[in-house]
Amino acid sequence: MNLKQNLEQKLGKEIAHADERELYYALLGVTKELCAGKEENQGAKKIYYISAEFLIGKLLSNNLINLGLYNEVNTLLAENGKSLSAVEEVEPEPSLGNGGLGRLAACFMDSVATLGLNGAGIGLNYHYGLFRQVFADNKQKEEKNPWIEKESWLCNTGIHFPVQFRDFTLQSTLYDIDVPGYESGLNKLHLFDVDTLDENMVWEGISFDKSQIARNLTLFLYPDDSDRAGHLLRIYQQYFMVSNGAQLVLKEMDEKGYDVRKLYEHAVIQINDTHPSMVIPELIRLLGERGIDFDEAAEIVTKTCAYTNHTILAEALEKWPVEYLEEVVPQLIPVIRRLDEKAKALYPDERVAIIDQENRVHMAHMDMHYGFSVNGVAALHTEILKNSELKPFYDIYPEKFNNKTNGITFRRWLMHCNPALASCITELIGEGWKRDAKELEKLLAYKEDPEVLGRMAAIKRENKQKLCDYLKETQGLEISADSVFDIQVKRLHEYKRQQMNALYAIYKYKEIKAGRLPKTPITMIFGAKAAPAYTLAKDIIHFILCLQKLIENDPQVSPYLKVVMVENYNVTKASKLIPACDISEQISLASKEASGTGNMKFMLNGAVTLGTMDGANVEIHDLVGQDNIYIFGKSSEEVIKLYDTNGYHPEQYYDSDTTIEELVDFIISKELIRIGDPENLCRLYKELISKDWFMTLLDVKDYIAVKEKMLEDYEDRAGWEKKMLVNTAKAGYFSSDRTIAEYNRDIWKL
Ligand code: 26V
Repeated sequence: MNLKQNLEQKLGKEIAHADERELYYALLGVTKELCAGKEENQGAKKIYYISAEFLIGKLLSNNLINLGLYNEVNTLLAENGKSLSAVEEVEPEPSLGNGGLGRLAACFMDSVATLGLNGAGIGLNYHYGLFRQVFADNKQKEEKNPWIEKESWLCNTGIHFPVQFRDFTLQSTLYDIDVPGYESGLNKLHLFDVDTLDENMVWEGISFDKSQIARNLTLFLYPDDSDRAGHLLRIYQQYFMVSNGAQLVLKEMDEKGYDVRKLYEHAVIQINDTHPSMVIPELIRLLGERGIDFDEAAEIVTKTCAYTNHTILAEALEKWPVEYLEEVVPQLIPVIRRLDEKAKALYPDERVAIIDQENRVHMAHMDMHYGFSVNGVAALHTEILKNSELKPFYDIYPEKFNNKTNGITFRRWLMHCNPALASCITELIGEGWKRDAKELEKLLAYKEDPEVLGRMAAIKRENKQKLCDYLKETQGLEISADSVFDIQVKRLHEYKRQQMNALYAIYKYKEIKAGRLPKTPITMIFGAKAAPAYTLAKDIIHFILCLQKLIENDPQVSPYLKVVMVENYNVTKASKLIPACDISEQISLASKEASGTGNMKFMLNGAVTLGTMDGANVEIHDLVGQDNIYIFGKSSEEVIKLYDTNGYHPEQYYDSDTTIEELVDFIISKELIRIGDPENLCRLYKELISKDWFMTLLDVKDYIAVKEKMLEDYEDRAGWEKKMLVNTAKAGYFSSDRTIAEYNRDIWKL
């Protein structure tokens, strides 16, 4: 095919005369046609990855990379006075995920296709997805986030399934998005939707009538569940997803002529956290309709399903009241009751019951009894599951437990987001790392090479400048590429401790006020969305935005310190922030962050981690060695013990340490109250001194001390550049190609 001819035919004009919008739609068309012509990955067994979220990000450039066309398109556009990155700006970002869990699913789709594995993703086609965040009056406001246009990556397959609820049946429509592997075959992401959806039912912000299921089902990801109607809607969404998924799996078995009694020989269903757990009783129910008796159906399904746990936070482990399930999907109740009875007959221990004494269904418990594999997402996380959180299950089923440390796709998180570093690496060590990420270790040969270190530092400097330009253009923010870029981007949650980082900003502010100036100015960058009903998370955003204002308006401080919060943090913004980072903030309360994957992306792009011994930080530490990472804070054992013994009392830290007292008091200082809302700031202040459930004050002093040491070390440029190189060189382990190869070797066995 001649790319230029094809493009110009679609455009109806010469490339040079087309605008970015026209070029985007023409390239979308060309890319979709190329995907359509590609061979789908085949095999006698197939992996179905079922997930409420697929945070896929913009697709044009990544698809071009994977199809091997990126350079050709880039050059062709450049020859005609156009730029591919300007075209990228036109593409809307699909809003199908929230955070790490959804982005992991997207990286996994890329790796499954790249490794040539027969696989598919199954999820929902949310029209407004996760809300779009805007800042007004220093607060987060939520807006709908439309991303589906007339021309898009979605292809209507014409496939429909009936999904029965208590009082009505909804007909689904299946939309597919092609997932081309890197220089490999193609897989599909299957997204189910309802034709009856009514986008106009959303009134202001993200409010809508939660009871009109046929009209609202696929409007939003994680609709507000602070009331009963919200809970029911989540169950409607989950059942719609899994019933469609189960029907699709069985349809494909039938088409291939496989015996569904041998389902597990041809299909494996990976359950991504508990949102899709109802696939277990639904499949059993469907097998029952085909005449298979209950016990056999339960056994078939147990051999087919595998569960991944992504959190130990109690509030995120779903437990649905039987009464709610009864109202939405009464047909599952007898199945779940029988599964519960069977489990109780074998294991009477209340702690492993599916239905508890309060008549709630523990979705994770169902997964562990009726799945053949349970995995955590980082070594430490899996150990915590085995030894404390899920210990009663580990005692029963030790053989089911395994670890799969998360990974990221280097196609998006290096080749696409940091092309300059990617080509520098290729020049130094050849192309091999693109297929075998461990080859990045060859970079270690250049650890002492000033020329190479200088090149990498220059690339970092350019990426920082690009980020400055972008933030200036999009948010009117003025920051300097000559400052240290200290970045914390992730969902807003107390356990991730953005509030601790903000206390550091106060510390530095006071230092500067007292005349103790940093050698190099510091830019502290935050990006985070708070769940709309999570009051304290929103208070923390308000606190950070107030600090941003305070410092911006203080000519004594702002030349040395900036705090900026990026609006509507998403995949697109992540790919601009990560390559520009010097200090990667991974400061969760030890034991609480299951893995983290942002930590891996930053490391790969030559940022140095400042973190606790939590999640995959532990593995990063072990890989780079202690000279190339900055660790602080109490260990996970100490933290778990504090919870077990009720041994943490923030007031003790506040009362006995004047530094801590001064930092916390500043939250309600006249300077901040003048800018912000006393209600929000006072609530946060009180929370920190009286409850502080995620133990900010426990680690804040150590955090400040280690961050100060880190900033001092940053001044030794040659020393720092060496740390950057070691981080990139050691990141190969975190390729999602490695993770997926392990899933396949230990769980899927395709
Ligand atoms: C979060 C939310 C927030 C919005 C309301 C509904 C809801 C439901 C569940 C959750 C937590 C889901 C679990 C999760 O996202 N875990 C993350 O998974 C990543 C991939 O394994 C991992 O890197 C992160 O450490 C972990 O927090």
